[in-house]
Amino acid sequence: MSTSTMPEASAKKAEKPHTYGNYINGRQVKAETGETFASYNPAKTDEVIGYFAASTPKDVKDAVDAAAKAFPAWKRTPAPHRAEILLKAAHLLESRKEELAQTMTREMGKVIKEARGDVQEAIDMAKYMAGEGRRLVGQTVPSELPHKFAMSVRQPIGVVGLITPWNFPVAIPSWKTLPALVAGNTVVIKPASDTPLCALMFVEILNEAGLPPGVLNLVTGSGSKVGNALVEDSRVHAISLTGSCEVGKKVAGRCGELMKKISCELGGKNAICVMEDADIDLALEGALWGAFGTAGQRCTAASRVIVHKARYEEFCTKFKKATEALKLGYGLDESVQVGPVVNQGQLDTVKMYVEIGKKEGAKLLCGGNALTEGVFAKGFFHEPTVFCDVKPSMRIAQEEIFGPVTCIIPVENFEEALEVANGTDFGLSLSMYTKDVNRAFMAMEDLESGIVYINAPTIGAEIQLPFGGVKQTGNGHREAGTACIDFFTEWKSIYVDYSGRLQKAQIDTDELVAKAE
Ligand code: UN1
Repeated sequence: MSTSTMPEASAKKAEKPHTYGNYINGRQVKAETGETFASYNPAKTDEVIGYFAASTPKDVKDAVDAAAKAFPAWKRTPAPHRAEILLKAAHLLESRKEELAQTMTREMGKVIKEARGDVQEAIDMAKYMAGEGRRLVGQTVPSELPHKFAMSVRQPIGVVGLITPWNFPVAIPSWKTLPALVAGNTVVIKPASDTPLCALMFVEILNEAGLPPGVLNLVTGSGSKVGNALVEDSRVHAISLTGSCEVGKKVAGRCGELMKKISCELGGKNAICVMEDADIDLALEGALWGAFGTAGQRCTAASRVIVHKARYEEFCTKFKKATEALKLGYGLDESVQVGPVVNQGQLDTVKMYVEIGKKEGAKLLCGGNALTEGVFAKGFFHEPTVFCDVKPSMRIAQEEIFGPVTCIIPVENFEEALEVANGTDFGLSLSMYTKDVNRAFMAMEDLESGIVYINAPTIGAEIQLPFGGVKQTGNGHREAGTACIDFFTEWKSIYVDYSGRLQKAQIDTDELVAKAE
């Protein structure tokens, strides 16, 4: 393992882009091969953010070695002490919030206000998980036998592997890393190759807060080399992944064969329902934010808007006007509302779905083009795009696009709205705009998704509630909330018999009952 004099990960724009390493055992190290890859600014592709380690399975092995070595002492460190480090990290994240946010805008394009929100979500998570260090609750329950004590405690799993996406490049690593750490696990992160600098800064901040070397490590590089090596290493006992359905299913399948715990957070095809009694202007504002926030690159993005026929024309007219008024551009400009998409591949996907929508016979209400002129020439910009008269079965209404495209679907009534909202393979976030309290509660009961909003858009989850979805969105686990601890711990049930004699459960209890009678 070659150590180096690599610079601390920093947002300060260098004359010449820096070269950064993996983060293993408390310091940056080069990849075994010395090879690197570049991270670019998606708004200005001639700006290189930095060069990062193009790692191999050997680098992953080194990181897992460090994490496995650090595990016994970290497990023995009392949870309230582990939590103190998280609280310190929360304060460091606060003091470096602006620097992290600016790095994020430069590295993946989201507008600066949203980038600040992304970092804030990690700060919130750090404070929340610091509190968890003094809970990590188990249960004590009565035993069926006298002089016998029964309890369950949570134990760490060991080394865990975290595979994180580019769309929330600080928040999502925090959702996974912080509960893993407070519960006593050691960690290896493989971040998305579009946002390695954000991930490295996050990891360095946690280490600066006082994590012992080896407790939190990071290896950058491709999914095929780094991600796979992490999944295959028998010392990695759990994998938590946020990404595409395609990758998620492959990784989950392999983890199944290896009897490894796996948490998947995958796609969404979220919908906002707007009923005839809704506050239309409120719904419109919500739909605009839900559809085009983060340029539609959220798992929670409102890529469908289901509108009651009585308000359909009005909604479409107003939505077109509001969409066309959105300001596109470089996210560091405070007045810009929609930034670029993350890379050429994502832009191609968006363009492909716009063509699919047209061919399927949906009506293009506005947008529909990639922007290639003037200030947009060097970035991956696409106009916010709205299709109307969309049929629920069309591909643009069924498949996740992950870009600034939404579909307006007319419906006859409330029941049809629920049916259409539920009529996809996904189930992450669904929303209902209505003033009718009965319908609001019906929606809460019958919408098939892990997250439901009433009179609010599909985006904007807070970290103190579970985050995750049903159907093809995930495999039953939840991030954030107290539920996130479940994935990162194993239950141990403990019985203490202090009767001094052999007591047989399920058998001696008959005698006890007879005696009592
Ligand atoms: C994601 O898109 O993967 O609820 C995460 C929200 C954010 C998190 C989104 N707090 O939109």
